[in-house]
Amino acid sequence: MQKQNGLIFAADLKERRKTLNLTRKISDYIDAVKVNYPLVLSTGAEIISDLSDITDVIADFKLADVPHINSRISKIAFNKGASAVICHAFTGEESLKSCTKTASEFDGEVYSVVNMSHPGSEDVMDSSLPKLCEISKKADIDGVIAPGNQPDKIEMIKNKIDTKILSPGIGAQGGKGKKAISAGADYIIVGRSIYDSTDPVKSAKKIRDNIKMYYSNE
Ligand code: O7M
Repeated sequence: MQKQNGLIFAADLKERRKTLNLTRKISDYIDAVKVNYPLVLSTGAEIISDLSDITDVIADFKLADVPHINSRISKIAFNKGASAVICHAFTGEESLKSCTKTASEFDGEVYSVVNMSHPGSEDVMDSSLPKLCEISKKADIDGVIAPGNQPDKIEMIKNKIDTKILSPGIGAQGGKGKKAISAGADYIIVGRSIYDSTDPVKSAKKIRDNIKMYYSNE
């Protein structure tokens, strides 16, 4: 993923045509589109190939399985045209390594989830944060997912692991793009604040301009 805008579109829609049209219209303002279960289960895995003709696709299946299954799912996603997959770190080093090994066969990337943006992250993930970063480091991942609505956590994660940070939780979940970037995020992930807005193209541009302006003021 080439960084030009710092914005990743979370396409959590259910309609194929709407998703493709919208992604095409905002493609100048984003660096990648992230696909998750709502879209892929509604439209089929071919949506990955269709979107990959427009921009880089990050397959967010939050893989959390035994190594050979993580590897098989990653392989399918890369074969369909994904340029990255997202895996949970809590399943351990071998499960994560199965993804990085598969990704290396496709020149793809792997991002691991070390913390989450919803309050439930406190139940288990917060106390395991150092370990999840350590596991991610050992598996040689390309970057991590860190909550954009909690800049203090982004800073904490940045201090533990020197890698790219992708941060969701912006807009609808209360996070501010500028704050996440200033805390150390490299990219923000935004869904509803774009696709639920009355003017999604204008919103995507505004969100991108907001963080771009910030970069240039740094
Ligand atoms: O901007 P939203 O709130 O509409 O969408 C947020 C997207 O980010 C959605 O696709 C979630 O699956 C994802 N996400 C979180 O909201 N919180 C997390 O902690 C992690 C993710 C994520 O992308 O994980 C890979």
